[in-house]
Amino acid sequence: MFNKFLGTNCIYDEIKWLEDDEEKFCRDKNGTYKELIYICKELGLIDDNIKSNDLTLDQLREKLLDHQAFNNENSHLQKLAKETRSPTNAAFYQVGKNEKPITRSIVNDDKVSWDINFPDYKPIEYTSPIVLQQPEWADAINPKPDTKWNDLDNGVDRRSHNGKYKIRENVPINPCGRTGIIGRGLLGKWGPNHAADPIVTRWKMNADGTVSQDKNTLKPILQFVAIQRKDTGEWAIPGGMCDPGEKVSITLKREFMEEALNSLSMSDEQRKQFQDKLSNLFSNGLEIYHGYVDDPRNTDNAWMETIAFNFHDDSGLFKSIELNAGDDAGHVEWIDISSNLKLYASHKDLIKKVAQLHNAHW
Ligand code: RP5
Repeated sequence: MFNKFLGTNCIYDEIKWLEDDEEKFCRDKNGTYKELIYICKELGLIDDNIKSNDLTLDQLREKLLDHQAFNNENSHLQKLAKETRSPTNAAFYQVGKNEKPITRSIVNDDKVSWDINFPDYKPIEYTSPIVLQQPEWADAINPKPDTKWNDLDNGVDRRSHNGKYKIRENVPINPCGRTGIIGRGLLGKWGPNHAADPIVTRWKMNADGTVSQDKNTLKPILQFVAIQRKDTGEWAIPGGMCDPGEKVSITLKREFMEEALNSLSMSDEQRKQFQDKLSNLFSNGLEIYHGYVDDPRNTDNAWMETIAFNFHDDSGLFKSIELNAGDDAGHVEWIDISSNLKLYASHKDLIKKVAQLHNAHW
């Protein structure tokens, strides 16, 4: 199946689409992608003279996602991309330098769905020692029998953005399918673990004060505030977990301030000053996405969900605010947005949505 997400443990060995109500597909059994190149030419996505070694698979994927079918929620391609969404993007489980590498049992894409019979499925069980020590952000080792699944549970939001999830033997089941691991891995909560992702953007400016344009697409270049995660070393949106009972609007601003402005090392007075400076920007955000995210920590029983908001600065606010990495962030920078970005988890998909929203270069 064609997989919409980067780095998943399957490759693009089949694409299906509808043409005049007839289902067509191409298969690429040999691991080459000549057939994919052929299909992309048929769909008018690449020039006729392009050969398979001119493009990487990831570049091809980008081309396919540019097809108009992906902009139509009801199209067959869109449906396929949703159906084949991988519940995790990591073959190995090693989030954080202190975690030992754990190999997930292999789940090919056609076996991800719980609806598919997979008698040989033998997921390994793994819950990090950090989680087993039961820090305040983690649930009990075994879920309490009176846990209010799919509901607000004493301040902990156990509802999923993706609808009601199933409970089997008193343990929640990942709504997107098998991941090759049971237990919670590094995640604190059984079931959904809620996060919020603040995507702070501005236009890239030339020295003469005009907006910088990409030479090829001639579109204006957007920049976003990115942090480099201390755990995986990957660049990411400065998002973070929602505290129990915390409003998403508060989490978005708090996480941005902690990771991109190092607010944890500020005095109360300084923090208040920054909060005031950012208040206008953060009260005019636009929701980009809410739902399940393809995070390397996901397991069959615990998974990440997020709400992502875009906060676009057109006022030059950041001329007087210097970025300063803090908390889980090793570095922070304004990064140019383009399809060449390599980011943590599903963050590239979120950033692409923001680029489209602003009709910016991608
Ligand atoms: C991702 O994990 C979310 O998109 C969010 O950015 C992040 C939250 O986890 P931590 O950064 O707190 O580890 O799936």
